[in-house]
Amino acid sequence: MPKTTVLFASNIDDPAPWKALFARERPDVEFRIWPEMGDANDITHALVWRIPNGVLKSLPNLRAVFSLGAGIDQIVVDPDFPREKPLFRLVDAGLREQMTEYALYGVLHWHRRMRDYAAQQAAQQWKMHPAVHPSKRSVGVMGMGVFGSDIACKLASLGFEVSGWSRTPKSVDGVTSFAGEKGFSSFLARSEILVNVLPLTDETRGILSTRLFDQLPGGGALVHLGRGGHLVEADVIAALDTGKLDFAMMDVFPTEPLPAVSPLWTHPRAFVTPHIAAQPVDDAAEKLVIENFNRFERGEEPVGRVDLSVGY
Ligand code: NDP
Ligand code: OXD
Repeated sequence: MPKTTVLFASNIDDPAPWKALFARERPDVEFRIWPEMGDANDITHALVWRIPNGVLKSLPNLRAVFSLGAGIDQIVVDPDFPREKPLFRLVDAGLREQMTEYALYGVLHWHRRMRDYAAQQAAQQWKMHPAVHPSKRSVGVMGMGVFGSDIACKLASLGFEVSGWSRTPKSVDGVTSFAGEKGFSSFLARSEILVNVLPLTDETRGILSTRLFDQLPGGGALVHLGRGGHLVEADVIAALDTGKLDFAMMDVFPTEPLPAVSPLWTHPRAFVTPHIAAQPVDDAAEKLVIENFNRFERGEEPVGRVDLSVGY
């Protein structure tokens, strides 16, 4: 039986803690770091954020792929991704609380007019704006999975009127559920604040477009922390320019880092963050991956198996 060998590949993650994890928990496993792959025949498992197209397909003894992220679009974008191999993603792994913090921060930032008050402070202007009770503020959460359902729940607990949109209907206390293409227009029509936490799939690519912005009540806010590929940058700029959207807080962009020429950097109604809504903290991701790895090796089902037929 050939030795178990893990190939680690990421352009954003430090391999050191992962190497140490395997050395500690699975000293029997060899750990290699892309591009120092050695003999392709040796690789049995891949631990990946992003790897050049075609590499995974070139591994004849590959048994499974583990994503270093909750999303997997950056892996399956490879046209040669070996779709018959099991692919597992991070489920929560310490990211959920951060995603919820980010979404709530964006909602509250706009709801409490903090952008206006910051501008007023800069101008040394003392001026009160009327308050709006959260029950009069409707928030729509696109994507009601691990992150979206937590965001929706917490927003509802603050008294907002919350709706959620997902592929299949959901039952979350205090949250009105809309599902699929059929429920989409009604969901948008009541989303004064729209929070996007969808995965990027063939169905959701480019969803944040003029077609969508036109269906919102108008003059509201977008909080976008899903994936860059959801956003049509020219359309969000047009929506901000025309006041269809009053404010957009965005964490992910079609090109990352956001290019210096992007008008979003300096747009007065845009709030840009560099893909930091959730980042690995402590060793939650490491714990999940090693548990999943061990389960897989024992022939048990790991958590977070991706269903490639729906793309997430
Ligand atoms: P889940 O798979 O748990 O949830 C996905 C949700 O989206 C589900 O509710 C699903 O519906 C819904 N959905 C998928 N496709 C469609 C569709 N075509 N129409 C309507 N609803 C759809 O994912 P997570 O919550 O764990 O993660 C969501 C995304 O967050 C990740 O894929 C990633 O892109 C992003 N992310 C961003 C980070 C950041 O720092 N900005 C960090 C981590 C992740 P259903 O429930 O019916 O299956
Ligand atoms: C993820 C991310 O998918 O950090 O986990 O974006």
